[in-house]
Amino acid sequence: LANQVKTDLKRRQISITGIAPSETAEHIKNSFNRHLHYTLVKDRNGATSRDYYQALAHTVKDHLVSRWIRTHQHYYDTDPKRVYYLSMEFYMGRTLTNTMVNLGIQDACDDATYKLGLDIEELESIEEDAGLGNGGLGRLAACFMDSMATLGLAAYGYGIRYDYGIFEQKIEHGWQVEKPDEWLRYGNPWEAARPEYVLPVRFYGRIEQTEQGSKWVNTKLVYAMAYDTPVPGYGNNTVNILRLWSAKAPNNFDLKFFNNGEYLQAVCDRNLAENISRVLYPNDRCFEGRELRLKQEYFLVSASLQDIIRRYQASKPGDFECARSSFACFIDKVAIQLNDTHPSLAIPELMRILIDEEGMTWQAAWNIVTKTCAYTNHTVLPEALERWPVPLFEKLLPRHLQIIYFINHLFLEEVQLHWPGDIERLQRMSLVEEGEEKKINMAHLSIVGSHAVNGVSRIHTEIIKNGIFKDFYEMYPEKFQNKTNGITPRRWLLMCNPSLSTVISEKIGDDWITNLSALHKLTEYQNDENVLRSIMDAKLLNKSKLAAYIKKEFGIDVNPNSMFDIQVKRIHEYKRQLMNCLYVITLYNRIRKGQSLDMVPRTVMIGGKAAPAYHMAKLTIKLINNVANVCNNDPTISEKLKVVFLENYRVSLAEIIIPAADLSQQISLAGTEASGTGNMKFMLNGAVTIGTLDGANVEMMEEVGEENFFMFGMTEEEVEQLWKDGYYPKLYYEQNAELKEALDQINGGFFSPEDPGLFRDIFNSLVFHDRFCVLKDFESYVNCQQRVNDLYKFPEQWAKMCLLNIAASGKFSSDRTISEYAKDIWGVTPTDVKLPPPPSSEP
Ligand code: IMP
Ligand code: B1N
Repeated sequence: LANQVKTDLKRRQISITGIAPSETAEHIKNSFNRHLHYTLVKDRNGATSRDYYQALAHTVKDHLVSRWIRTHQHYYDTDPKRVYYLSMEFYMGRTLTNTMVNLGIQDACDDATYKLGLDIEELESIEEDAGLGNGGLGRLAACFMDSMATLGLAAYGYGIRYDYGIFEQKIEHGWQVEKPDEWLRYGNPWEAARPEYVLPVRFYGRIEQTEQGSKWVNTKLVYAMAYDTPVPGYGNNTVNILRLWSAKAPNNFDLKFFNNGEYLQAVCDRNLAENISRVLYPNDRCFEGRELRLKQEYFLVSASLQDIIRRYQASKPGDFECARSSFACFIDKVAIQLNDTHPSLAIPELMRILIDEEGMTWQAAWNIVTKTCAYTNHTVLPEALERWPVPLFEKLLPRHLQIIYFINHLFLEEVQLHWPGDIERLQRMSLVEEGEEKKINMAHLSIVGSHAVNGVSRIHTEIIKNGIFKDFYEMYPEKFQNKTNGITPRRWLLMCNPSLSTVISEKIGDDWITNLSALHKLTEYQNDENVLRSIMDAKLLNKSKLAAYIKKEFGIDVNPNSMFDIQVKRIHEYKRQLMNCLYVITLYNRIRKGQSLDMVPRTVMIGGKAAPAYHMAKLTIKLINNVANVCNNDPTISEKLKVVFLENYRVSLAEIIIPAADLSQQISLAGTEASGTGNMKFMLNGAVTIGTLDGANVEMMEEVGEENFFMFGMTEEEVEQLWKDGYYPKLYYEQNAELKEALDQINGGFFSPEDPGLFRDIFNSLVFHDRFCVLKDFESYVNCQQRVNDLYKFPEQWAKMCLLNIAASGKFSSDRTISEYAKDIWGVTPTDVKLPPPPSSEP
């Protein structure tokens, strides 16, 4: 006891009182110098720009720390319901600028770096993107993290800390070449490793039936080590956590070296276990049934659930001691959101823990699981749906397969009660698909195991209810909800577009930053010439910056006064980059023939990554580059039409491109894009949209009015009817002379004289199959583009349309989306109450 008192007394010397950094430029400058010296071990003679970036990053990170610890102390004190967002992807991008903006220390940092003779924008551009995502789904998770912190929710993101994020795209001779993304090469100043914090994850093995129930034995062990990244809310002193797991081999990973002296081999084999978190699967919207991917999914779920349960039971941060021993209030304290089916093993895993480890009955466990879990669907494309082969499942996760079989058994009994004798329905709804090889349908598992299922835009939710999940909707209508996606206005306007933000705040104040519908007030200025001019001046400035980037990176001159016509997103047939390309070729042909007298100069920019094994997408990139070469190198053309492929599209490049757009292309076939979020970013930054009635475009047009939206193409119903009646793309090819000419040029080697057959697959795919109805919608698209052209000739009218688009974009804040999840799914309440600031930053 005496010893205990002694240590307690000594520990009181460990105190953080008064060490929180002050937020003046002077202190930031000092802190910068201290980090350069002590953290980076450099002086100004040896320091590189990267060292300066690192010193600034560490300085800014220090400002997060007190808020971070205090936020979590606050959560332990108040014990609110926690929200867990489980996702295989978090596409966070850069952190430095966002942190300064959300903490409100941007001006002080600007000032400090200026005094140090450094260019802060240059330092900011040194940061590597955290590219732990493919596209929309991963970026949505990142926007949600920002909104959850800003709304003061006790929310945690759980994901995987991939050593390699989405590949770096290089264009070589017009082709995409993938390079590994070594984002951790220079260290990551934003994360805190928790090496003391490792959790066991088991694989393989077999099941033993014992008196006490099923036992999963003879398993292979891997450890999950936590890395925490702080996520600051905007101006509310809340700092939530994104916890990413990294795989660590256990020390006894392979015991055989004790037997035959293969020590070196055993150490080398540790890589096999650690490969689990090596690399992000780069297939967007395409399911590939690889064992390593299934391991990744279970790795995420197993580690996260252990951590969630530990935190539920604990009373202090990081505590392993059990303060709550019953699961009676689990459903009141925990909400788990599954970002698509990728983490859906959470359902059988939580069942397994509650039954096999906590000794609960099936019924009690099922009640907890279904009330805790909720599932978001992000796509209806059949090739993206996860259906895991049973043999693989049985080998890797035998106990989970048993549990899924039993869930299915009880579920099908229930279906039979509803619809006695409807055998076909049973087959359609089963979690286990029969066939040559049995498969587990993870979407069905997710619906059955969740209390809420949501789509990500109104039209998408309707398609889910009346299309792919109709049977389930008929059985559980109360589970189905819509949650239209959103984006964070902090990153996607305040941070990436300071010139426009300033114009807006000067007119309507800065309430819009956390209450985006306040943008409505801009409509008052729709006829105010000065305001319209300021908005267009901001646009021109952003266009000049993008033009400078294009000149520097690709050596292409583009005219900032031309219309910036932009399509940036993953390259995929359903997104119809080929339709855009066919229109470019049509314009080219018109100019050549002198039929373009009324055409305003355009710069068409297309960017995006293709999945490395997606032949048609890669060929599309090559075609765009070849068309660009033909146009840009012909001076009679390039005055009016420039074509640029924007290499290596990613979050940080989006932040430069989107503020510079005049025209945003959102041209997917109706019924295929679940929501889209890029569409919203362009609208918020004052671009006008040419788009189909697909995904969130429908709601964007509803908000801004038909007259301010360039809509074209078939509706979802018309697409369905077309397929019913029979669709013959060749007819459209034959009937439309401009379309035929463009397709014949592609097929005949006009754009690939060195290899005339190069693009044959594109021609054949469009003319003989055309799964996404490019040829059918082409004429409507061309006519709509003509209307765009005609409006661009009238700058005041164009500017007014831009303003009205900005003013109508308030609905698409992820704050609105998250507030809806909070209320309708999670049972928690957003708050605008600020936590107290750390002591030393008080005046
Ligand atoms: P948890 O809820 O028990 O995981 O703790 C909340 C968060 O506070 C953790 O995710 C950690 O990032 C952070 N945390 C826990 N213990 C400490 C600590 O000792 N110092 C700083 N942060 C901590
Ligand atoms: O999720 C976004 C939506 O805005 C997009 O419309 C939607 O296409 C996108 C498997 C996916 N759906 N499915 C994926 C990603 C990776 C993967 O391995 C599927 N991404 C989406 C946000 O709701």
